[in-house]
Amino acid sequence: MPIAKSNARRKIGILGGSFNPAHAGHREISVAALERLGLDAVWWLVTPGNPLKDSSIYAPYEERLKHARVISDHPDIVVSDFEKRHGLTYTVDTLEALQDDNPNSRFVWLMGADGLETFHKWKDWRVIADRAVFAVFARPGYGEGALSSPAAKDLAAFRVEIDQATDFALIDAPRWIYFPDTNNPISSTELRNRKIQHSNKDNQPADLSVPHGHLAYFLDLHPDLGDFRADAIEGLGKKQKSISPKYFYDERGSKIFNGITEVKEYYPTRTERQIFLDNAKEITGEIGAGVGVFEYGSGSSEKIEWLVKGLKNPAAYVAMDISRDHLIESASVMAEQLSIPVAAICADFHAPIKFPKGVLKDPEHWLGYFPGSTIGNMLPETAVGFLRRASETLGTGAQFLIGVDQVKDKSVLEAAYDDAEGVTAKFNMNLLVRMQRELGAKINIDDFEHYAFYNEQLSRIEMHLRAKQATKIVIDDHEFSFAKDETLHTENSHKFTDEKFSQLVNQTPWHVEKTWTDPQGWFAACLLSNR
Ligand code: AVJ
Repeated sequence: MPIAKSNARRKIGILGGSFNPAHAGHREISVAALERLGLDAVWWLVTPGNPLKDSSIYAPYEERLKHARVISDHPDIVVSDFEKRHGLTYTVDTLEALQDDNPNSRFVWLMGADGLETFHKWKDWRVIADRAVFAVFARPGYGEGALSSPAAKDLAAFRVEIDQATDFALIDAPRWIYFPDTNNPISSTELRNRKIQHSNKDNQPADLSVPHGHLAYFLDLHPDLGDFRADAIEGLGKKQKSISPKYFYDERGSKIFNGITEVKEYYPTRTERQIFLDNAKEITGEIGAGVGVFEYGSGSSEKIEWLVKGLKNPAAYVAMDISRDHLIESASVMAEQLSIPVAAICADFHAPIKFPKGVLKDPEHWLGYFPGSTIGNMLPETAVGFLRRASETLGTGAQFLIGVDQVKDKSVLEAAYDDAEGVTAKFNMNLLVRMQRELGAKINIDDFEHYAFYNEQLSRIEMHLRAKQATKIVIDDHEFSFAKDETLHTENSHKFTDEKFSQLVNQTPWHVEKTWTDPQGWFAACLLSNR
């Protein structure tokens, strides 16, 4: 979209970067800037980068631009190829060109706190600061630290207080402002909307929009995201202190989890992928033609490609996830990449789901897809309930392809959940970091350590946060004391034998039709059927 020249006296925020790829964080900063600074618009300037130096790490420019347009999804955010059209790569030059082109606009340069940390390395950063005011937003994992960065110290005298935010865009540079409270991935508006959404949860109608961008439909069942504060206070008050593992997955936690799937000791992701790839022909043959694929907890949808590409005449792909923004973003990307209808449903795994009628044509049958052994995080009775509901959702004649981690040598299991690099430890400890940040909890993080062990009796890995010495966690006016070695139980990850898994499945309308495994028998892909 070209940038109009007739935008007199508009206050415009600029978010520049490679957008490789654009993500929810870009949008969060932009929405915060629109609200806090009273901007008229935010322009995302997608920089072409240096094609000689960086072609291996950058996705093609058009792709980045297109993806940014999908992610931005806001009437006041404009994605622009200004830098490409003007052949510019440095912010200092871009700002000059923008100001020359738009003499009646006021520009505010926007950045996350991570940007401020490295600002002193940008070309002519002092000139940039002289040219335009800039606003810095705390991001998950980056906060006050950015304020002690070289640029922040150097420009300290030019910092203005946040009570001047509404007039900030009209002040003359050099001036900057720092918003310390934007690192909660939930924006204030979203919070407001959520309250409205959940206040009448029981008779909350589902929202169906047809079509939604490239999606065949987007069905919003308004999943209950849980109340971290209430659940933390309740869980910490129990005899065995505990909290649901769903709270691991904030933005930082999800990133750390991605890191786990790449560590040497964490075999499940890699092994499952290999099983799928090695047996793709047989698996897709067993499933047959014309099926609709329904993925539980689709995340970034990257685990679906082998399946949809291998299946004969697949009818549709429906992605389901609890995280609305990520779902819309990744399903939209899939819709562009796959040549079949793609739809998205925002819901919780456990919710019963009725597919909207008359939007997609009925498939031969539905295939549920639930990789990653996430079913192992449920207690056995919860897994039974989940499978029963899935059978109702998918209807008679359905199949269900599930990744199931297997019982194996204790040392292999324990290493997978306590890797030498400490990535899993960081993942577990992130819960405490999140409590501090989002709940204002008082915790001495160093008093705790990651603790994972295989509980043979219950065939499960248990993850805990263990107090190295007597300590306490304070949330609001609740004080929870830990004796030395006392733990907060954070996750179970059940491991199965063929027999144990069949026993579980047989309490539901499903039966195990076929199982594929790796040569060591560490992981299994199980195809269930309710025929
Ligand atoms: C993705 C939930 C299946 O239980 O193995 C990884 C999560 N926890 N390391 C698992 C996890 C610690 C993972 N699941």
